[in-house]
Amino acid sequence: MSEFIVHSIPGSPFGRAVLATLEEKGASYRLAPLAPGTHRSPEHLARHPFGRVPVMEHGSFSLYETQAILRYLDRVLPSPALTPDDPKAAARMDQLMNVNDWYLFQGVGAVIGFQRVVGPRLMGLTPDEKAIEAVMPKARAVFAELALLLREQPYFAGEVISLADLLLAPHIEFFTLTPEWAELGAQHANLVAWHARMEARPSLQATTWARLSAMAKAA
Ligand SMILES: N[C@@H](CCC(=O)N[C@@H](CS)C(=O)NCC(=O)O)C(=O)O
Repeated sequence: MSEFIVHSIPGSPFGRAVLATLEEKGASYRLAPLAPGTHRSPEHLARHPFGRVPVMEHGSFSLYETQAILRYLDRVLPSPALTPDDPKAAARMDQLMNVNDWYLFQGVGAVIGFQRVVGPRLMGLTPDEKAIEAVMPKARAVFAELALLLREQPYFAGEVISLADLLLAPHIEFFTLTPEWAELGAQHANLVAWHARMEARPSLQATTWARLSAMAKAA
């Protein structure tokens, strides 16, 4: 039996962060895919009162909010450690995770990712170019800051991968699927190299949209 159950959908970057973390830990897990349009069903609202994914179950313990889930996994599955021992590096990891949630996803990724990827792929929608244009100044600022914080390090918190990389990589992957990446990525060679390094990891390879869709079909 799987030790961890993750309620999510294949295209969710937050869900992928949880699944990739489980992969990094070599843990046994099961993806419990949400059927389309059931985010606000009574059954799912009982798991997540705000109607979002992911939700993780570990025995009788149920938890939502990706940062909380990632930190929980790092505590109950200590090897390999995904939080640096050094307080400054750990603080940098925490900072980057909040940059992901507050500045990259909200108002930038949620708009560009929806308009360019989720809407067209899943709902047959045409991208709203004005909505995308409106968030580009914020997108440029966020990518510049990410590049600054990454510096020439292999990973965001230093020499070793941390939870920050596993949360950011699925979100940044969405941008690479859009024409905006040509501008947002082109200026930041360190971010492009980091993204390639992350996507090559077995944990990210095991949790691509296509792999998770196949997993969801088999569930
Ligand atoms: N703060 C939440 C955000 C989760 C989130 O926004 N998930 C998206 C999918 S990537 C979602 O469920 N969206 C459904 C909706 O907004 O109705 C977390 O960290 O888990």
